Amino acid sequence: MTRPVRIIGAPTDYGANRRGVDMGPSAIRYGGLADQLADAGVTAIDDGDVEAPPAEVRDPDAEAPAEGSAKFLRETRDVVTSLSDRVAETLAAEERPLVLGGDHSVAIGSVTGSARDADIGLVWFDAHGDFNTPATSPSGNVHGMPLAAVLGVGDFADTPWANADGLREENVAVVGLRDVDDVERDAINDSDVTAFTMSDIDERGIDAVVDDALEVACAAPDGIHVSLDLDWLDPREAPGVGTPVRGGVTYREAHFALESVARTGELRSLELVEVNPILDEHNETAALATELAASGLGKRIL
Ligand code: B3U
Ligand code: MN
Ligand code: MN
Repeated sequence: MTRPVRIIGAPTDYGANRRGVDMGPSAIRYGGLADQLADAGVTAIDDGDVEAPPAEVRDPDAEAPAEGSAKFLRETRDVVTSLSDRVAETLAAEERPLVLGGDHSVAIGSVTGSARDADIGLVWFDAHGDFNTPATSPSGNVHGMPLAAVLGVGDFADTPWANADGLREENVAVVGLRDVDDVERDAINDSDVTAFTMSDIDERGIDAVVDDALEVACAAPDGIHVSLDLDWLDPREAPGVGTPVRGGVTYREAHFALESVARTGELRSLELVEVNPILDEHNETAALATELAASGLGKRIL
């Protein structure tokens, strides 16, 4: 029997440089999430949102580490800590978390929660490496840092709340890179994370690359977390994101990748992040996110 899915919204924009991504959970629900999941034959329970006070009432520099910049790090910590608990409780109840962002910093909560008392793999679909640290980030935006955070890279060794216990670099695959900062590139290359660029997809095809990524992640014994940043897709398919980058995967490639995830039978938790309805066209990016979730959760055509 497939596990019921528990939907958990994390309406943050602390980690992003563009306002509006905090409305992502509403847009994704409005974009037809319940219907898509029903179509996929999934029983879904909507748990509402974790509390995330609006950025306007917060001080962006509060508790930023002295050696670098990470805007809203304290606020991010508060939100991801409660999200992490909700994700862990959901798994303990034999349900499957579906987290709706919010900017990609929410992944710190999803991944730490999913990797609590479990050794998991991670597939990160993204145009960006998200491997910066407060010391290396060109922007200070935490949404460019969550993968480094959960792996305890650099300064993040000193923020245990952001580190995922049961996650090893050997079980992490990043897919779709096309916008990586120089220092970030070195950090990825120095790590044991497996990274695939868009050129790898051009050269080898989406099926070979996704197969390899899933093999890396599924080598972990307790299932995989899939973190889907909607800017992984080409902006023609997914215009409603804060940091669009030309040259992303197509609609069909994205569905194929998520269908491949479903076929492994190893999906433990899933998240959809960076949908920004203010920048979207007729909520199409949010609707696309719901479709991709359905594919990842096993929707079948025949
Ligand atoms: N690498 C840049 C840009 C970026 C990362 N993630 C997103 N944008 N969405 C940074 O700010 O760290
Ligand atoms: Mn990202
Ligand atoms: Mn991205």
